[in-house]
Amino acid sequence: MSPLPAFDASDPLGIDDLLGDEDRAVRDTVRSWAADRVLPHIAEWYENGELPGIRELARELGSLGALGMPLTGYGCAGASAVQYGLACLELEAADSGIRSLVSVQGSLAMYAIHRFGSEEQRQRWLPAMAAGEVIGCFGLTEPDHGSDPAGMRTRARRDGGDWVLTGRKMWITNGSVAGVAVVWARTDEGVRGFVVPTDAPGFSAPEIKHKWSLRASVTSELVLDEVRLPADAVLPEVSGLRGPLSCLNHARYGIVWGAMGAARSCFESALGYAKEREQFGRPVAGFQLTQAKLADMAVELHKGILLAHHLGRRMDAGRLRPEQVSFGKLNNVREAMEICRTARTVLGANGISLEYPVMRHATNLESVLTYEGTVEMHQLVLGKALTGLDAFRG
Ligand code: TGC
Ligand code: FAD
Repeated sequence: MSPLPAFDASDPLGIDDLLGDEDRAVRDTVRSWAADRVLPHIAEWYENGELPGIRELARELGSLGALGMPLTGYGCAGASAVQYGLACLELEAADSGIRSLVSVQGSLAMYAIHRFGSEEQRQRWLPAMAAGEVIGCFGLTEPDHGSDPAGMRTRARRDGGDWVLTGRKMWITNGSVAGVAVVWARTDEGVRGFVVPTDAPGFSAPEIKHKWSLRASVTSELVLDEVRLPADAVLPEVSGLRGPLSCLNHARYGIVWGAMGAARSCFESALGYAKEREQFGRPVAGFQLTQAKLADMAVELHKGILLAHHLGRRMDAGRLRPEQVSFGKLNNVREAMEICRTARTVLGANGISLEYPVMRHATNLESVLTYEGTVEMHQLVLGKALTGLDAFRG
C-alpha cells in the first residue's frame, strides 16, 4: 500500500484531488493575478473607499478570461462551472469587491444578454464585455423593492416603435462606471429586461457614498428619466420575474465559492498570527482555546468548499436546482462571517486594523449576506421547498 499523503494544513480534506490540471491552472492564474494586482493596494483602496483603475482591472480580468467565464462564444472562455467557482474564490480571497465586479459583469449583465438577448444584442455587447472594454451593471433592486422585486415601479411603456423607461434602481454594483445597464422594468406584458446604453439621454447613475462595506466597489443609483430606447432594446427571450431570477442563480452560485475565499483569507491570517504571537511565554496557537477556534474554522471552511464543489459539479451536469443554490449561499456566507469573526478574535486588537485583511472581509460579508437574496430569503426558499408552503407573503 502506498503511504498516506502528508496532512496539508491548507487542504486538510485533500479537496485538491477533485481538481483536474485545467482547474488548477485556472485557480493558480487567478490567484497570482490577485496577489499581484489587488493585494498590494486593497487596504489603501478600501480606506479611501474607491476602486481606482477599475477599467484597467476589468480589461485585465477580461484577458484572464474571467468575465462571462462559463459562457460560450462571443469571446467568452467557455469554462466549467467549477473553474468559474475557483476563480470567484480566489478573487474574493483578495476582496469581495473584485469578485462583485466579476459576478455582476459575467453572471448578471452578460448572462442576461447571452441567455435572453437577440443575436444582434449578443454580437453588439458580449465580445466587448468579455474583453472588459465595456463594463455592465444589472438593475433589479429599487429604493422601495429589494427582497420583493415583484413590486417594482420602474416602468417601460411603448411609444410608437420605441420603449420609454422611467424609474429608479438602487444599490447597483458598477452602475456609475457601466457602459451598458441591464434594467428590469414593469410593462403591460409583465416584467421585461432592457439593454440600456448608459449614454442614452435621461439615464444617470450617481454613486452611493458613505458605505462601510464593499468600500472597494462602485455602487450606484440608476435614474431613468424618460429614457427612450428603440424597439430592439428589450431582451426578447423572456418575460416575467423568471428572467432576473434566473440570472441571480448564476451570481449566487459564484458567491457560494467566493465567500469561502474571504473565509480562507481570514483563516490563514489567524493561523499565521497565532503561531507568531506570544503571550504568557508561548505562541497563542499553543493554547487549547485558540486551537479549538482554528479547528472549528478549518472544519467550516473546508466543508463550505466541498459544498461549493458539489454544487459546481451539479451545475456542470445541468442538475443544479435554485433551491440548492440557496442552500449554498445561505450556508457559506453565514459560515464565512462566523470564520471572519472568530479570526478577528484570534488577532486581538490587531484584528480591527486594516493592516490585516480580517476586518475588511468581515465588513464586506455584511453586504454579501444581504445582496443576491438576504439570508432570510434563502431560508424562505428552502422553507418553501421543504414544506410546500410559501411564507414570503405572510
Ligand atoms: P415566484 O412567484 O416564486 O416566482 C416568479 C417566477 O420566477 C421563477 N423563479 C425562478 N426562476 C429561476 N430561478 C429562480 N431562483 C427562481 N425563483 C423563482 C418562478 O418559477 C416564477 O416563474 P413563472 O414563469 O412561473 O412566472 O416569485 P416571488 O415574487 O414569490 O419571489 C420569490 C423570491 C422572494 C425568492 C424572489 O423574489 C427573490 O429571490 N428575492 C430576492 C431578490 C434578490 O435576490 N435580489 C438581488 C438583486 S441583484 C444583486 O443583489 C446583485 S449584487 C451582486 C454583486 O455585487 O456581487
Ligand atoms: P429589504 O428587502 O427591505 O429587507 C429588509 C429586511 O427584511 C431583510 O433582513 C430581509 O431579509 C427582511 N425581509 C424582507 N421580506 C421578508 C419576508 N417576507 N420574511 C422575512 N424577512 C423579510 N441589487 C441589484 O439589483 N443589482 C446590484 O448590482 C446590487 N448590488 C448591490 C451591492 C451592494 C453593496 C448592496 C448592499 C446591495 C446590492 N443590491 C443590488 C441590492 C440587494 O440585492 C438588496 O439590498 C437585497 O436584495 C435586499 O433588499 P433591501 O436592501 O431592499 O432589503
